[in-house]
Amino acid sequence: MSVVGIDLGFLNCYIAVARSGGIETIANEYSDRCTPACISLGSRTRAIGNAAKSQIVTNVRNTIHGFKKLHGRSFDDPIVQTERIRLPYELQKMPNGSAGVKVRYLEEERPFAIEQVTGMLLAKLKETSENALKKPVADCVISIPSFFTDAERRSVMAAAQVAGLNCLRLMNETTAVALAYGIYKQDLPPLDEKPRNVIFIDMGHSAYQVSVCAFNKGKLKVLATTFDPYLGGRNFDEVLVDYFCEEFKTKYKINVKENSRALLRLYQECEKLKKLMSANASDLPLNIECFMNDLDVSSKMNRAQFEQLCASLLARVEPPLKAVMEQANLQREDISSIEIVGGATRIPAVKEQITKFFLKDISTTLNADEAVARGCALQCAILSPAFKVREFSITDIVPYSITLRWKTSFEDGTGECEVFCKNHPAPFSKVITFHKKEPFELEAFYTNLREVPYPDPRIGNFTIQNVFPQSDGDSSKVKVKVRINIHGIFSVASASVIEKQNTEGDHSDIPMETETSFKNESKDDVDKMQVDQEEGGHQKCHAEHTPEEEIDHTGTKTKSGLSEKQERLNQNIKKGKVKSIDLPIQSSLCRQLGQDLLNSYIENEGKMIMQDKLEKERNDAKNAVEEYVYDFRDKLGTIYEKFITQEDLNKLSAILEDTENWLYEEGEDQPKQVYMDKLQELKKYGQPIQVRYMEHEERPKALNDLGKKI
Ligand code: ATP
Ligand code: K
Ligand code: MG
Repeated sequence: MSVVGIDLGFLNCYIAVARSGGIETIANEYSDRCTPACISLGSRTRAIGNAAKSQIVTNVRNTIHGFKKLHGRSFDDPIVQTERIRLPYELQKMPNGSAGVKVRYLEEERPFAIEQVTGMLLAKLKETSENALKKPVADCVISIPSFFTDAERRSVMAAAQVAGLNCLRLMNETTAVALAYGIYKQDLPPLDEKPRNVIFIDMGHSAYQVSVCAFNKGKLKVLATTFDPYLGGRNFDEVLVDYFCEEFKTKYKINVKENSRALLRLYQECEKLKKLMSANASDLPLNIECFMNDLDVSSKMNRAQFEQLCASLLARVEPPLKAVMEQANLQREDISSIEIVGGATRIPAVKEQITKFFLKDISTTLNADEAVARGCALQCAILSPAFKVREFSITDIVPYSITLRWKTSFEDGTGECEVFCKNHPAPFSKVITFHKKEPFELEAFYTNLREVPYPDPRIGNFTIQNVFPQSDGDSSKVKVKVRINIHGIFSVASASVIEKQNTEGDHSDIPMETETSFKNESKDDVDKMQVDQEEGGHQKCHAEHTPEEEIDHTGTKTKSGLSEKQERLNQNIKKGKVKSIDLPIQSSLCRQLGQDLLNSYIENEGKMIMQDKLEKERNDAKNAVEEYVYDFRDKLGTIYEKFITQEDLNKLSAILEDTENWLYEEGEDQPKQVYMDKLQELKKYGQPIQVRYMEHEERPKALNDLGKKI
């Protein structure tokens, strides 16, 4: 079993793995610990990561980057349309309405779904970890922003499947950081003492996330999380780009925004300049040669100027900080430490905003680039039975409140119930009781769409099937279990009906304990809710804070692990007085990728990997011919000279020259076998000379050895 954590960044990806020595961030084939989230499609092959990044400016329209925000969204989504304006490659509406990309690959216009794009990137990261661990990798934990909605989360899960990864948990980025912070801390307060509250702040390239966590020995609990999903390093780059575009308009009479290549170069230079300004407050130059229309451009900027230009961005640092404190109901003095990660927190003015708010120095003890990946790897190690780590329990939270809605048996009547409030602990399950005579549908949606950075409140529809009245005509008691799973994804997980058994007219014997008849097999906490059918057709539901629930929470269990009442009910079930029957649920999730499509993406990724592999082998075969030509020619002029006649030398030199010319012309683009045959042919000439040379070299040595023996 592999233990791998992946920070799937908007710009930069990191991989951490567990090895015998502990958790380690690993480097890719370029000895780089950071793999750019970038894919370049070519006429024969794909480049992913570092090799793709170097093609952003040369293969403008077929190099995909900046796609993290396209997950789980339809093409018409306003966010997608806003991103689209910034992207130098084309987006396309996929047949199912979702956002995809359109690029040229293998000499053809090809659409790729976002799950395929991220799938390619993840497959590359998988390969990198396989090279480091020297064994196949499947199990992993992948990071996602805490503000991702269900549709976005499901889309990333699908991408992991495309890459052949088995994602054990989608982990919120700031929670991963919190785990990386907490697990090694030896001095956390004991369980019965006041927890240590720590703020975690991550500002990456595309987003800004804040969370506050409570730590006790062996335990972390996220109390609240806030975010600005549209504030990150790229916004600061954009400010610089806009500034220089304006300046160059008057200074050089050029419109940079009309030239995508020039614009991309300007972005790259502005990012560099931004980073330099973090370390240096004085005037810094910006010089780009042959920028546009053969013009060299130059300008300068200093930190004070930059901060002035970014004033409106900097003003957005505080609100999520304020909100997180309010939501967790904490005061500044309750906070022990403020930990920051993510590249954009290196901007001095961003740090100042944070310090100014907390009136406290911020701590930069965590590795700002690698903490997310390390946290994910730690979580993977905890989940993996093959790896021993110290026990550490993680309670995350629900980012947006979720409501269920259903039709009542009365005309046009609907019932509604908020099943998870914002900042509710997760993973978590709740059991809701309905009184129904027929199958019914539950519609799940985000309660307050204004809180959610997503245009559609719907999560999905769930039909509870096979519901019938009881034999005496009464409504059946239907227990529905809703849950937020380990990935932070909502579902109606299961449903069951409690059927009264006809035991000699002894109906009154149906015990009240049926309420607890729901068997809780999951390790999640379980809450119980009751949906009552009121007179007049209104239905409402409320959480039932029964003693059983408290028992579940404190974990006071009987020997069998069930609460006493549950046990008594199970006894009744065994005695045949009541019977619990599982009901099938038909789920229809919004923006869910169909299994057929997913399978075709998986198959296609396999084909592309094969194509890349074949292309690499073909290239290697070609390079082998070229190398042999150069090597042979070199040896002919030096060490082989004595072992060949002048006539043969001339003949061979001509052959080598012909081959070299062939490689540049007809032989430029041939199948692998042609190169292999060519190499064999050359070796036919080369080998006899090689043998003569080796024999000559070995002879004195052999004689020498013989001499020693005598
Ligand atoms: P996201 O978290 O939004 O998915 P990411 O994880 O890919 O994005 P990071 O790698 O955390 O992002 O940060 C990248 C950003 O940090 C870029 O905008 C980069 O320019 C910026 N950055 C990195 N170093 C510095 C620095 N020294 N000064 C200012 N900005 C920096
Ligand atoms: K990152
Ligand atoms: Mg990040």
